[in-house]
Amino acid sequence: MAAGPLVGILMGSKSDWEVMRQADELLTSFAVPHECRVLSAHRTPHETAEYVSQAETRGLEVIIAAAGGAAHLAGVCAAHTLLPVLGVPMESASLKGMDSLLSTVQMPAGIPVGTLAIGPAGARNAALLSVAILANSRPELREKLRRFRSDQRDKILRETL
Ligand code: RP5
Repeated sequence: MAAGPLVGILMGSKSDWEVMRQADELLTSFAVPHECRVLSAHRTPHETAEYVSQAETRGLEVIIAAAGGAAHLAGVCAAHTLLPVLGVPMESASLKGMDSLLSTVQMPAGIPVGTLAIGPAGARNAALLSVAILANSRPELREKLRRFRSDQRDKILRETL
């Protein structure tokens, strides 16, 4: 596996970290090199564009972008790169994340964002989807993914009520 980061986890605010650390932890458990950054589409527009524009040259293969409210981070990221961008809508105080979901998912045709579920499920699934993308050319990762699914199945089948 490459030494440099393969996945960039971006979030619009440090307040997103409690949720997005779940993506970080999952990628760590798969030993996928990644980095986490707070970058905002509206508070740090230039730095966000710069980071994403340089991502491919730096060896990154997937961008995860999490934001809440008028959540245009994933769309802005997608506009600046050909890498796959996975959007994670954060739950918001006023609209429970429906605002974030719609802002992330409703991309006009031509600039795709793969949008996951609101909140922790989306954070974890964005990490798993990143692993699946990377696993297309990395058999050892595919094997780890297979083991993850199999462990998950065994855990559920062991449940007692
Ligand atoms: C978005 O606004 C962030 O992604 C966060 O989910 C939301 C609120 O940010 P803070 O006001 O907590 O920094 O940009």
